[in-house]
Amino acid sequence: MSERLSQAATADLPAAVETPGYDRNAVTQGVVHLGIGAFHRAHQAAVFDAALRAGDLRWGITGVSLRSGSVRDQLNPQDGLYSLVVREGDQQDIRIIGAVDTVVVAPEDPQAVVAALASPDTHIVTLTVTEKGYKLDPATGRLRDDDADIAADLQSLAAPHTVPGLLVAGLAQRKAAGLPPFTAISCDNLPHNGQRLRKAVMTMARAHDKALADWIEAEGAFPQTMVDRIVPATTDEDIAALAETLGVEDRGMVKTEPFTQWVIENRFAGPRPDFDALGVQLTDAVPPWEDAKLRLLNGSHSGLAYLGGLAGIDFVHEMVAREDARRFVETLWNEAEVTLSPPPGLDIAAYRAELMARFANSALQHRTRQIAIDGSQKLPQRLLATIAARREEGLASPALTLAVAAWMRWQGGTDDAGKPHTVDDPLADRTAAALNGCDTAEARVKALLAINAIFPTELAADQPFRSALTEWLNILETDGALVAMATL
Ligand code: CS2
Repeated sequence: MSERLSQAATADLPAAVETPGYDRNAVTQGVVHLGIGAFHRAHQAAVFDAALRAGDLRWGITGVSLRSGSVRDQLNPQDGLYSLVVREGDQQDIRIIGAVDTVVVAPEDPQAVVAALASPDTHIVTLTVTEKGYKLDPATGRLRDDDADIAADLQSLAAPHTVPGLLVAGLAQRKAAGLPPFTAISCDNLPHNGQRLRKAVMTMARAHDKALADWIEAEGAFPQTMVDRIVPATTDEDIAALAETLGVEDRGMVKTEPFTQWVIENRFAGPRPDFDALGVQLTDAVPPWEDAKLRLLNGSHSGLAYLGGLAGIDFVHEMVAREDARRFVETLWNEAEVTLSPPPGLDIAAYRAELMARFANSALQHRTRQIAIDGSQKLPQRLLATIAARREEGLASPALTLAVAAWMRWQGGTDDAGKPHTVDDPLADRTAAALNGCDTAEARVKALLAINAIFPTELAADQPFRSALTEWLNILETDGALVAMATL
């Protein structure tokens, strides 16, 4: 086995590789991050690392994994270090990120997470726990008390199982110690992500201690955010290729694109880094940014994922290299664009052109399969809200509806060539049960639209929408995704 990346190994790295220039021993952990996957390591962690490089040593990160120990096993043996590999065309830029101090696995040691949250050094808690991690019903936004872990945390916070449970346990200890609350920053692709997080936390806090809930309400801060950076899953080939360059093996590496954007609502409960100087936008109004990103980038991403997945096309850049898929994306953007109120400073035409160029970045190798994961949690904000907004104006949405129909066909578990795939989604059992026994496209559309955790009732009952979905699903089932895109 080859030697791993570590603090000691940084001295021998090639000169072109940028290493942390600060004294890592002098750093304090001002940040706890819940859900330390690849996205966090390529996005917020790079910002906190830049703060450390700029000399503000308060922003080290305690990383928390909410499920498995795999990231702990990648990073802890490497002294928390990993490479941020930024790729575009033939260009590759490598920077070693030193911001992560250690990774804790919540199910193994929930008390260590609560202790980190309650530490006087902690000022900010960031979260990338995916849409489903908030344990909120996607259609109603209510805390899912049908969830066994939520039910357990509503009973007792002695060893919290959930994100709201961990946060409330940490906040309770802070209050008892006379410390201010931390600022909790949701960095997931959910509209009003701050409000959702706040709702999950307040529901949990109220169930335990009214005075605690009042204190969080008065003193806490849950700013909204918009986060953007495309971060494909790292592969074994990526790790092997990087080992050739570095001379040591880095199992925690992440690969990404040059583009990065973080917009945060200017609402903090305590200290924060000098975000302005770090390229982070602070604003009073995040929703216009959120909507533009969710409806343009993520909406077309999901459409490309299901249509590409059905057509057997593996990568996003391969999809947008095709005339038919580009036209699908442009049509979907035309439909989405009219529902937006772009924030001052966002030129939609330029944004669209830049997005297409980002999708075309072949060095990223971004799999359509990766984006297809968890569609039930993504459809409402990426596609359905846009369709509903257009419907209110009396407008049909052919491209958006095709994307939803492609998701429906994807739930069937076979692609256009008859090849089976796993439907990786928390509601996979429900969609499978709904489809069971339906023998026409019309019946399948009806059965899936009845899942009100995904489809708002009013939209699901809309006859023109139902007919358009059925028409698209028929074309997809009979002729496949490529013909459907050509028909658009
Ligand atoms: C993607 C996002 O996997 C997905 O669902 O649409 O992760 C996307 O790459 C990011 O939101 C880009 O900021």
